[in-house]
Amino acid sequence: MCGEPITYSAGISFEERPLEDKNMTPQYGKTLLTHFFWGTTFACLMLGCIAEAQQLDPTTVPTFVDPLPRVCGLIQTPNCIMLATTAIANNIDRYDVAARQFQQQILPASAGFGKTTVWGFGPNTTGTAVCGEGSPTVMTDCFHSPAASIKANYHREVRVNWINDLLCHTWDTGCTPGAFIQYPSTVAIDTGAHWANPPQVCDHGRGTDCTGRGGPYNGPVPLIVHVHGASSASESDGIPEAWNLPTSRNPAIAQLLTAGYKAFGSDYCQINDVTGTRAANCPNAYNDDGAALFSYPNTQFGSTLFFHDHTLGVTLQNVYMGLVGFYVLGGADPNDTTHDLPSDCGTCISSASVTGGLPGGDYEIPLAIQEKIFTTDGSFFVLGPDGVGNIKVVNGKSWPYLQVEPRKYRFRLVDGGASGNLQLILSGGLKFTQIGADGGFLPHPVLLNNITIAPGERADVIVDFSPLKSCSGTVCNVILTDGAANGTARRVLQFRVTKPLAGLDTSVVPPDLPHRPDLTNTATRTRPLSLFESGLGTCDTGCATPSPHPWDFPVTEVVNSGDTEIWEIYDYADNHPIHLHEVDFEVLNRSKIATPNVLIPPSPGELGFKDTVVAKVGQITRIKVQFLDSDGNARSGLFAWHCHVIPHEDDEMMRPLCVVPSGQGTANAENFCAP
Ligand SMILES: [Cu+2]
Repeated sequence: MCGEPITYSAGISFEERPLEDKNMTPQYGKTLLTHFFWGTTFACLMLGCIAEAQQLDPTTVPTFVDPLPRVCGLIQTPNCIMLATTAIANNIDRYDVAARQFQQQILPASAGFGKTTVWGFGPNTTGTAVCGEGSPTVMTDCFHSPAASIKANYHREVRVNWINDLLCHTWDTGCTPGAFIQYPSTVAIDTGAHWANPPQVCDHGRGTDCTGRGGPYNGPVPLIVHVHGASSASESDGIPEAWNLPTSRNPAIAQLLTAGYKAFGSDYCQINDVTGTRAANCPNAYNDDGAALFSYPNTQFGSTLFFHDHTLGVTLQNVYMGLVGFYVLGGADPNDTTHDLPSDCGTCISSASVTGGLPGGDYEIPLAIQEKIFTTDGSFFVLGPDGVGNIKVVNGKSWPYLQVEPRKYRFRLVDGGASGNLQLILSGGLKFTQIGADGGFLPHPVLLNNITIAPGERADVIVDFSPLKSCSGTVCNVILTDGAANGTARRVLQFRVTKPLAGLDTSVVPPDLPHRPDLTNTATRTRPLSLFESGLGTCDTGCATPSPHPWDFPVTEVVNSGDTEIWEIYDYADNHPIHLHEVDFEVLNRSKIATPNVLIPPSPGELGFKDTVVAKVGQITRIKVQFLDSDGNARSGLFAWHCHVIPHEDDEMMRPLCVVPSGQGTANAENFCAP
């Protein structure tokens, strides 16, 4: 009963979960899962939250009144935000990126809405100026959710010191300087789940990264940043148990450590800044500074990557609060046509612009599309376990608009949502020309009426607004709609083709695009795997007897680096976007489980390399993966593969992936991939 003392429930145990729930629609868990893996007491708690913090009626929020916040692509212009390096030496671009709490105007101020408290990334300098806000408007050295982009180049190392600075600073209002930031009551975590658990309060024994005993959590926020799509060494991957708290030099944090909290997770690691290689003594390489130094070699094809929190069991809350950002990887230089294509920014002044390249500069626009629910005071509100929202937030603004010229634009689309796919459609008969997916360009552009991407997936598209060059009135307004959403969440973004052409559109979309060559070698192993309502598992006897395994069940996906495998993913319930860390793969085909020899070819957007693939209910999804990056670099160690529906991965729909060096037997994997 809601009137009883608040207790959290861990829900039914993993083994008790049914393999199928006939009530579920194949929609990435868009149906409420409360009956399934959240105890009723917790649901009651959530209802209590609804009573206390009134949900904002989305129909009271006007649409298309604020301009889209512009995050830079490969060429920085005065109109977009890009993170600045803190040092450039030895061909390494160094960044010091802090995660902090700040207030961002997401809902329209003109309609009387206040700012929303968010967590996001920015420079590790004094103050938390918000990008695109202030007078004059701040566009550099600023914080934002999603973050200003990190720009990377092929074969040039990016080194990031990710700092968990979720502390209250002297310049903050609404908190006590020196205190640590806590989860808001409307974005509460489930401490009865298997989670990071800094207080080490486990249902058996003590330790971090264990199943908790439930109850409220008033401690600091654990954070680990994963760059989605990056191929890096294990210690820089951002695996779920590699989190750390804010610096223990903060007295409030130090006090908690004395009381039994742990400052970092079981798999914490980082690199040695001098050698650039794995720090000795991981996980005890933590040095009290609340940070982790990671290295990204960028030995892969140009594409749109993005970074986000990946902390065990609380990723939904951390990402919902805003801990995401763009990482845009280009070629070795502006003229590299092997690993990427040049960008043409038209009349902008940039030495990086190449006439005849893809639309660049102000014509190259990353778009992170998310769904949120707000309270009437403008706070974020996580509804139940699925994280579905009723207001589309694009680049950190609710239902924004973008003024465009009647010419070609490049949009780097990221489904940054918690669950539910996006089925993007343009009004006015405009179409998308998709040129790339997760891991770089497709072999050839494909013309599509709609783009469907699931959480974690990206699509690189060209939209040509030139057919509207003589438009007038509302005809100039092109609406981007999400056909997979319900109600108010269907609207996404409005393009206004109202800007005069600044100059001739000299950008070109070539018919043949540079891309990673197909994997031609024969797979050494075909590995059947199984997916359930909210769990991953293995298959015995060709998946006649699939077994779900929780996150900490001994590693079963042990591969030799350099080996090529075919993974056959048998999906027994619901659709799930499956993401492999560290590697890109090819989507071979799908078939119904009942008719495994009747092959369904990949969709046009799946013809390039991918790092996330939608496994469909009742089907086998086949991917071919070589455990090397596209330059042939082998990296061994512990990684992860998981469903990218965030409530699913938080609920252990995630498994370790252990890559052991070529030639080394796989028998000792558990030790090899131990922290
Ligand atoms: Cu899933």
